[in-house]
Amino acid sequence: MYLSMKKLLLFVLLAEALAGPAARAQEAPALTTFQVGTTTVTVSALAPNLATLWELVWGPDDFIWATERAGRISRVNPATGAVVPLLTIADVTQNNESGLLGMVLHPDFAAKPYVYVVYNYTDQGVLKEKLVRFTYAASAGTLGAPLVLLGGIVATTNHSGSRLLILPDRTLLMTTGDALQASEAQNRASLNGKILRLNLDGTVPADNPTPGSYVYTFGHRNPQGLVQLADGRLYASEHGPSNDDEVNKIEAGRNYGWPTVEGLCNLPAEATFCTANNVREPLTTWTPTIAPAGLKYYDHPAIPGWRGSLLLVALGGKRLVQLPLDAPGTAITARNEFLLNAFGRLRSICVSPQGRVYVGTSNRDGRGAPAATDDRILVLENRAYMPTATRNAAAVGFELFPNPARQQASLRLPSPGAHVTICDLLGRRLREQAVPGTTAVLDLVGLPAGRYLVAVATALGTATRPLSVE
Ligand SMILES: [Ca+2]
Ligand SMILES: [Ca+2]
Repeated sequence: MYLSMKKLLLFVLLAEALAGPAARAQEAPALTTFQVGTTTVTVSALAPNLATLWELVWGPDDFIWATERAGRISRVNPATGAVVPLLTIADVTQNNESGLLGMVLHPDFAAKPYVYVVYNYTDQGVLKEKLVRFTYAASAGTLGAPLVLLGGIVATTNHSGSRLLILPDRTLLMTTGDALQASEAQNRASLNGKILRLNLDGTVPADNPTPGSYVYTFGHRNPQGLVQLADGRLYASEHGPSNDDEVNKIEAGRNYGWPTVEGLCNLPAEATFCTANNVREPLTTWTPTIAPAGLKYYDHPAIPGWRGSLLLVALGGKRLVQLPLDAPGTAITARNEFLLNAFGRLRSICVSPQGRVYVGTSNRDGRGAPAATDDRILVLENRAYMPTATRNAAAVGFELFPNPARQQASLRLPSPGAHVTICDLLGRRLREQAVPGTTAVLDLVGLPAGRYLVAVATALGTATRPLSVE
């Protein structure tokens, strides 16, 4: 097909504008770059002047939901960095490692706008820990109606665990630390040193490993990273003592060894205990320790060299570690380190549907040397990534109708899950929305009549389609 020069130029401009840096005049300045294979990853700062970020969650509203340890929960606009505070929890006790910690959002958030958090509080002078559900009111921009799902958990100022994860069966996993009482990790009647599994109303799931018990796995010291892959495999990171930090593959009912076993079952006494108790050895260990925290899985084409890997951030070790998994997920095949000593202590991590990685610093937690703008959310992205790349467009066929459209248009996808962007002909991103299912309605109200581009990004690639608005 013959394209006139003018049309060809317009096409190139549109492709660049949709994809790229040139169109995003507001893009934050690069703080540094690093290579992942042939990919250049650019690091910028999104939201400065926060304090001890503990959790980052990519929300269904395409905002980053964040906890700060002193008790504040906020939504952060990933385009502007604007921090929208939702709630500062009044009864949080922040002391040493304790405070407001992990958070997770209900997977069916539109129908069930629940936000689950773990925090330390003081009960009659004694520090405890609890899991609390809040309800989000989008119109008011508030979180309220706290409901304690599990309270009175033994705590000290250290080793509070607290990473949360909701599984596809709508049960919740919660890591707990040993609260400096190491032997409790092997006491299956105690909630400490465990990964717990609860129903979302706080009751014990009928199919937990031990009937009537929240305990899903035991023998943990202080696990503070937890992730599940799409195929169901679970992994956790865990702080060791002065040796043997761990990444573990989590299997229901298993004993992870602490405090009798540190890291691998490599000492004679450990080997005896491991055989007798069917201890699950870690996939990898660190001595000296790096203080591993947030753990996510990366499988996006934006940074090809990270696909199929766990990404782990470390506090004392001040780095991000890529842990490629073998095909069955039973072995870590390498440990590739990034950002070493570049931004201080790194505690939390999330990945956007566009393949950007967001990392929360923790330099104001009492153990760091904060920079002037700490704490902050770092953005790690491949700015050369062309989401409009045609190579996979055929895999992302979608229907858009009517076209031309007024007020709204309907979108139909071949498979669930996409991120949809409407751009004008200058490449300005006017509307963005996540599409969890296979259909969506695009709101066109307020868009002047004219030509636009609709870009649909999925794990397979991105396709674009012109849209006329009348
Ligand atoms: Ca262990
Ligand atoms: Ca050992």
